[in-house]
Amino acid sequence: MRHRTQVAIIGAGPAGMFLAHMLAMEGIDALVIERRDRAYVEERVRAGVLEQGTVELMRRLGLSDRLERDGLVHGGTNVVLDGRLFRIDMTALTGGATVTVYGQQEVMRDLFDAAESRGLPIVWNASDVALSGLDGAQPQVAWRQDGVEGRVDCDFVVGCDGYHGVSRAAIPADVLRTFERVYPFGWLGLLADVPPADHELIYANHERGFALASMRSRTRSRYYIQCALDEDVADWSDDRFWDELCLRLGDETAAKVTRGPSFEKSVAPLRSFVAEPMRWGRLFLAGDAAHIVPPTGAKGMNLAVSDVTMLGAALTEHYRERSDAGIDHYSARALARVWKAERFSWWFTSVTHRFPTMDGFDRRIQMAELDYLRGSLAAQRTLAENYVGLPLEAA
Ligand code: RFL
Ligand code: PHB
Repeated sequence: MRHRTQVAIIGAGPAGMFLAHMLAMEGIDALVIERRDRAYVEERVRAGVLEQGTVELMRRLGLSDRLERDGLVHGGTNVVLDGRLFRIDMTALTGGATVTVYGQQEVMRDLFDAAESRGLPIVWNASDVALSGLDGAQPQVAWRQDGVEGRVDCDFVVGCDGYHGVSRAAIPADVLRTFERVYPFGWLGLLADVPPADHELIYANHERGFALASMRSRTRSRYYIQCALDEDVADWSDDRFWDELCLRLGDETAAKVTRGPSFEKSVAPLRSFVAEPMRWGRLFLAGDAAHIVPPTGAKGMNLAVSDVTMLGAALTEHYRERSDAGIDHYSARALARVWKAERFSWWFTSVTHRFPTMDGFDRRIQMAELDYLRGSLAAQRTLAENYVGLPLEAA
């Protein structure tokens, strides 16, 4: 095992792997250290919608062959309020922007295949990962793999190890500040090999709760319904799921839903979370290690990508131009964008879900908000510019 690298990356999720490819392209030496194996990381069913910036990064890194072929480009999205559907023309409202439906599983496959052919080093099945020396000049990362100890000295450590990782905990408690909202519901998701109800996504607010019609391809549908946090998947037969979904989507959309046997069903909790700062000494945090959004705005993976886009540029500046301006500003720059995505995801969740504490006033405010969205191009434009992804820097 190698004993020295320039950048040690903890975690081989989207944040870690995009960063590894960016650094490799700049000739910066990096080692990725991952707790699980490739199949585990690649098979997790998660994100489905890529912002334009994420698509552009995949192109820049030479990872977009399958994306160009199989990705579904969407110029609009749809909202249903108590059965009535309206469309938001995102492309028209943003001067040409789109999003692309291409599953996180496909993104990971592209990242791992290219890592293999480009010879990017990844340590799989690394347990007991421990960071040290982060406030000095020469940090170290240690781990165990198949009972054997590994260790690497490096210039920087990047914590891309997700919400449950070890990196964030390495920041001293008197430095780290965290901000959190836990929502009193979850999403029950289903995958089935049936054609999607529509060629675009449909977000529905129904008095029984939220529902979302999404997809992975022209032949694979991804549907979600809001559920209780302690919902037991075993209580949800496919028939029960389809019935509840169709009820919430309303007659017009339900008529276009093709039912079929599911091959995946799971419950995900919803949370908003931000840790500040995103840098301490020679440790940087990126992606879910630093922040979580509820999935309603499809921002999670895209935020991981915007973090590492900024960090990759900052590390390149450090090695190429011997300037630390980028790494010194990373935390503030990243957090400015993170908080706007937090705001959007929180807002979109708030106006589309049923909250247990809601009274008649809250419900009518929610309906007024979506009715306003239906009737106002200004409101639609606000949604559209957030949905397709804000620029890396505020204008
Ligand atoms: P990840 O993907 O959690 O990867 C972290 C990696 O670190 C490893 N790890 C460790 N490695 C070494 N040592 C340790 N101690 C370690 N601890 C953990 C883990 O094994 C893992 O491989 O974080 P990253 O890279 O920051 O990426 C974040 C995204 O995966 C996440 O934000 C998205 O999946 C969120 N998300 C969505 N994002 C979107 O942009 N668009 C969407 O449409 C979207 N839909 C979703 C979502 C997430 C969902 N769930 C299940 C949470 C829909 C759902 C239902
Ligand atoms: C998905 O397809 O998994 C998906 C799409 C849009 C969201 C969240 C999840 O807002």
